[in-house]
Amino acid sequence: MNKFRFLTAGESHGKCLTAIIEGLPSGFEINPDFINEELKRRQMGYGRGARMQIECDTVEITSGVRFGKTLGSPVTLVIQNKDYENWQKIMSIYTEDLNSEKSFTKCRPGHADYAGSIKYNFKDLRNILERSSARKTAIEVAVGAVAKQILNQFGIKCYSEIIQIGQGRTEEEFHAEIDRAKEVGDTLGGKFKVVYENLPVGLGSYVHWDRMLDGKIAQAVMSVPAVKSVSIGNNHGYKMFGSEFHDEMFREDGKVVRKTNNAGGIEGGMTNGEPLVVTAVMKPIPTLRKPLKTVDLSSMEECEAHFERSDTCAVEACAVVTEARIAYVLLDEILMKFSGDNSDEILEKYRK
Ligand code: EPS
Repeated sequence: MNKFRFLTAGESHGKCLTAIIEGLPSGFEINPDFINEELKRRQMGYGRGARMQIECDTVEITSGVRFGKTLGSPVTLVIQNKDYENWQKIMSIYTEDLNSEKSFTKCRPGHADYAGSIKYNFKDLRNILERSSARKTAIEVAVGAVAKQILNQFGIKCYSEIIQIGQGRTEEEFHAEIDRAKEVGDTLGGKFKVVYENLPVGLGSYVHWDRMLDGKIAQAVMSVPAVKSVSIGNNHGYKMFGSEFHDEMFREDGKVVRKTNNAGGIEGGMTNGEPLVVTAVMKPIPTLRKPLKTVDLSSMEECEAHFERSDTCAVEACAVVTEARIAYVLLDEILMKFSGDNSDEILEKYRK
């Protein structure tokens, strides 16, 4: 049984971000141009900060692909951090380079700084910021782009849409909200949806809690940095009668069809053949130019939080990261259901 697995490594201002993907069968087409387009999408969006002007994220595939196709061996992806040039001494691995140039002790409320410093016993919160930063989502999107390309070979496609940013509900209003936040040194979150289409019926299962696809998707999306809620389908069901909410079934050309999709493509923890619709909410980014009140963990005095260059709003990027997270879950399910060692045998099972 195949299992799509990967690990990522890398600090925000370290040399590079790396991922090793394991469990990919041989023969699937992988084009680095597609990965780079996805990386570009993650870097864009209204409200992104100065770091995105420094980076031009591009992937290097250093193993597992030959002549455009997977070999069945681990696939390694690398993205260089261009900004590392300016951080070499600060991020040095050698004791003799120890310096406090970018150290800080004034925790940012809403970030990993406080709990991270206690958990890992660090005085310098830089040690927490570096890995807790959303920078690591660049390599996650690269892994997602590998998964998406394979899903495409099964005819599965995805898109995402921003629903709300702050109080704004249209693109014009999104921009106005972001401008307003930027002007006063504040940040904004928002709400977005991700849709996957053309999924086969029966991915996931109802037989155990940890095989339910909605549960797996919720875990994958809830752990996207700053995401605070995830829902599948119409999340206003609590206000509706069952007769209004559930998607009735009809027969058309000998097939079962639906006229609504309040279930968002999942019933009983399994895909039901309708589009998978996932909605998520991102909280505002916790690094603010207008600092929040906090405590300096070295003096234990009240103070203003540390500020470092940040985005005003990264909801568009967050949607791209969420697309990637869902791609991992779906590809893993596909590879379990239509298991095989090479693309031909897997696609043949799939088409049957
Ligand atoms: C990010 C890179 C980071 C931040 C941002 C997201 O780079 P830097 O810290 O050098 O500006 O811009 O991350 C956060 C603000 C955060 O709180 O995690 C990226 O590549 O997306």
